[in-house]
Amino acid sequence: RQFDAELHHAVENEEFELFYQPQIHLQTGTLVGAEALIRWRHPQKGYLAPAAFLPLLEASSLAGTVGTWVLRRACEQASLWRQRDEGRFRMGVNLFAAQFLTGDLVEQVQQSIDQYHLLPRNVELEITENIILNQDGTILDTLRQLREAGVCIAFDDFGTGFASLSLLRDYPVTQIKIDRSFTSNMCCSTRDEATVAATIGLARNYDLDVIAEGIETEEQLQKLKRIGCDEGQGYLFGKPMPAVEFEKKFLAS
Ligand code: G
Ligand code: G
Ligand code: MN
Ligand code: NA
Repeated sequence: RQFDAELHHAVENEEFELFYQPQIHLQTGTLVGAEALIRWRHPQKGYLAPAAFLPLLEASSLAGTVGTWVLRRACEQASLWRQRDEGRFRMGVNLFAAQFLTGDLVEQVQQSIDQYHLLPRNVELEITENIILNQDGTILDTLRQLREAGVCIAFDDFGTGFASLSLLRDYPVTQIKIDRSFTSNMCCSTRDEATVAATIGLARNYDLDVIAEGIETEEQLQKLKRIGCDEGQGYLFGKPMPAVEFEKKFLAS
């Protein structure tokens, strides 16, 4: 309850902030976009990472409110950054399960796109297997509407759950995000390397883009390029960082 009060306070005082992690086209080394990642600038405890508060936030009544704020803030930022790369910039936004329950997610996304003069493809909504499996049937309908509107949909943490393959067949995703547990083990496990290669093959079959998360070393990068991975994200290119820093490092003109 104490924490719930703190969360309410945080929403009212605008203590949340978005950090941005670059996403890179591996063959050319150019920036394709960013993933927006929430941070809580706690008045006493300093910057809190999602692990410290997301589980409680998701269990509270505030997840919808915060999710809406994340969506709008990320779109606002995308509208500035797309002007610097000929309109291609793609902003990844993680969704909470609660955002599928309010019934107006499609309208919210559409509104943000309109208000910030984005193209639908400038926005990529990230969903996890957990979100899909913990919902009723309406989530498929919602995702289809979002896809019809032209928004990109990424399957986050791909390969970590049990249902990845059947979900891939049935859900209208545009990109697979290979979980960093596979990327980080590629150096030392031929099985994990084979899993990554197979996932890329799978993505090709379904006509999907594929991004590897958690790239930390040059060796991982070279392997991923060799086996045909489209895009990458990870500390090798940049950690999640404040907007000002992101701009200096990746969008200086
Ligand atoms: O930034 P960090 O790597 O600590 O994020 C950990 C996890 O927290 C991410 O993988 C993501 O699933 C989740 N997360 C981060 N930011 C957001 C957000 O804005 N909304 C939602 N729904 N999840 C987020
Ligand atoms: O949505 P998702 O859970 O995939 O969010 C990505 C998370 O992974 C963020 O919390 C981010 O801080 C973390 N992350 C991103 N790149 C790397 C990396 O190269 N190494 C490690 N260990 N973590 C990373
Ligand atoms: Mn994500
Ligand atoms: Na992930």
